[in-house]
Amino acid sequence: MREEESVGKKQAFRSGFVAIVGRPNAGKSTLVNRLVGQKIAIVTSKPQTTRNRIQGIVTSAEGQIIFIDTPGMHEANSALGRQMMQELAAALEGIDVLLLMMDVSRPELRADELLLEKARRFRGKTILALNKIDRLPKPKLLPVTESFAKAFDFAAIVPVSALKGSGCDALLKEIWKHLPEGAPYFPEDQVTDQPERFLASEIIREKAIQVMYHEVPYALAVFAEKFEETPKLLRIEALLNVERDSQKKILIGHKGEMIKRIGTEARKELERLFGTKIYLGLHVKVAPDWRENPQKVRELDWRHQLEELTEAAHDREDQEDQEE
Ligand SMILES: Nc1nc2c(ncn2[C@@H]2O[C@H](COP(=O)(O)OP(=O)(O)OP(=O)(O)O)[C@@H](O)[C@H]2O)c(=O)[nH]1
Ligand SMILES: [Mg+2]
Repeated sequence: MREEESVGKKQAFRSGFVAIVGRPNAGKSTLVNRLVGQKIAIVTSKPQTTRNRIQGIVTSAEGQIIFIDTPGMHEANSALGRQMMQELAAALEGIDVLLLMMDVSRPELRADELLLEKARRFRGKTILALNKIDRLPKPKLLPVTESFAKAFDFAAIVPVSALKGSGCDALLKEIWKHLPEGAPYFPEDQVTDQPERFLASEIIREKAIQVMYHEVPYALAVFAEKFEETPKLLRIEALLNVERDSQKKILIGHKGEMIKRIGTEARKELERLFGTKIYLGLHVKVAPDWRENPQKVRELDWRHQLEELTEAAHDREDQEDQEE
């Protein structure tokens, strides 16, 4: 007897796309990392950390879920903010399930009209994840859940703690219910669509945001200009852009202490993540008001950078062909 027959009818494989949408700092990236079981998106205590949409892929016996982490929804008042909101809009295209996320530890939590609007416009099922329940006394959870149930006809409302992991299995269970049958989109060992080169620049940005204050985290952009694997180590050279000289001074710190600390912390985490020895070089430059410059902002998008890198590689190949 075949194994499938012994356990009765085998469940069909399901696959689909789920966008996670919420206010900045709700815990979207924390949830994606938790569900994927690996760090693919950076997390900080400061709002507006995520700038581009990133896919986090979960594959199990039941099927494959492609989560799309998105920038936190906010009123954009710069070219960067507008691009972040475009990334959010792009993430919603072609998804199977919309996953709204609210932070229950926020005082005066109530149904967020802008978020509900996204749910109303979406034709498929919307699930609400109430995050950070580890910070809420239990008796307070029921009234919160009831008020959200009144505000919109969610397919499910699931209390979770993305940080501690509670409720995450229940959340997955609800998502599976609404995914169509279908083949996997990605190989089962792939966890993200974001190449390592860009994850590296994000990890550097995360370490910098964690130690920076005031405007500096928001004015920072990181580009991995070199990403070369040699037999002995991985060589990464990254450019850190800030908007002003004063920010550059803060980022470098007294006698270079700050940038050194960022470099050490980033290198340690990257070595753990990539499982290889790493040389990490960091260079700080001022790009005045880059957040207001649509061209500069576009360069931040790793998909755009990838296109440019591919084009440059093709040009090099063409040139080599001609020289032969
Ligand atoms: N106590 C608690 N903190 C959490 C939980 N989930 C996330 N956090 C914290 O909330 C902060 C923001 O988390 P992120 O995952 O970066 O939030 P985000 O929604 O991706 O934020 P943006 O990228 O800015 O939109 C971090 O300090 C997390 O550690 C949770 O379940 N409980
Ligand atoms: Mg995020």
